[in-house]
Amino acid sequence: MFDRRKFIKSSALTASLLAIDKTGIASVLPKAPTSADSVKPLVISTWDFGIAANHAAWDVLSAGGRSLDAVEKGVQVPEADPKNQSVGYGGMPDRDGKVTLDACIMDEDGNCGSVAALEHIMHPISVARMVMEKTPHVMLVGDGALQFALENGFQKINLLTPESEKAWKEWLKTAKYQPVMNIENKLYDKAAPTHLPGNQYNHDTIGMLALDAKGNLSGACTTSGMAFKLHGRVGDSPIIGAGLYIDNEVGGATSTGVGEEVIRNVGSFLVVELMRQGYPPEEACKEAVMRIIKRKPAKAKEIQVGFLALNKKGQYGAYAIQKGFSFAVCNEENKSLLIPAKSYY
Ligand code: SD4
Repeated sequence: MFDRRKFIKSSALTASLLAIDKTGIASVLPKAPTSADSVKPLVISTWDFGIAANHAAWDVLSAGGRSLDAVEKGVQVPEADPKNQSVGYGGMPDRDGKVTLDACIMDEDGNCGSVAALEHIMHPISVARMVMEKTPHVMLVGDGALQFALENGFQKINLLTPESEKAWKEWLKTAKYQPVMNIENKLYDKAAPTHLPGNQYNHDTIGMLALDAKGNLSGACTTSGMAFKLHGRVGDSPIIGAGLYIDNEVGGATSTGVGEEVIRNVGSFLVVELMRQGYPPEEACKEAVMRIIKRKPAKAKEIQVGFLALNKKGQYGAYAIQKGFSFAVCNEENKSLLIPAKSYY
């Protein structure tokens, strides 16, 4: 039953937290601190390959650089690494043997750029940035994205390495397609899926979030997507609000795992909006994970989704459906921290 006393009490509390801006829209978030002096640069990213990526981003941040430059430089590391078979060059192909890449980037002013199903380009993140900076658009896909990249000086290369081609040919023998869980191999070896030749293939997207010395946030997300996907399939990673979202007043979030579930729940935007309501990063990630589980409780056991979030104060957290998700943290005190995320199961 409606309790008037309680309502008045909670309304009074809410009123004390609410601020009405000039548009008349109420916001529960106190304005983030603006003192540049108090901000300590920080970069976080998904999975253990995030450690090396963070180092490249840290080179930019520690020199007083912009978070946008840091995240671009950072995620270029796994993009160029042929041993990383879930991002960029050497990524696993789709079921037709084509490596198609998805990436997006977002800056402190809400500018964003994205490419999806892009072939033949080593650094889709840099093409995404160019879409953001040189065009009036947010997203380019497929042949159009490739044409744009080539016209802007990107080199055309073969992204399919012999190792990934071999894995694809092996897969073709059964051609069984089902989204697989993404498990951190070092932390969770036993859970490796059996249809892939080694659980190193079962890594995932890199999502990176950075806070620079000016207190500005940016993020980047890049992947070759789900191994052996249908040609033309696009996941959450290049979709602003799903695979990545930044609001410089609040924080940023990124995701990894089965992209379809993240898209259905507009995951990263949800995490940022929850932080706007006052949720700490880990709690916001957890709530977004719970939203996915509540919608599909029967399916939840079979899928992995992990969210990673960073708020304006430099607090961070993550949460996943399954065990095994980890994230890397790099700041002044510790350059190579790898933290296992809490999970529902
Ligand atoms: C995607 N989240 O494309 C990305 C990466 C992936 O299994 O494929 N994960 O959905």
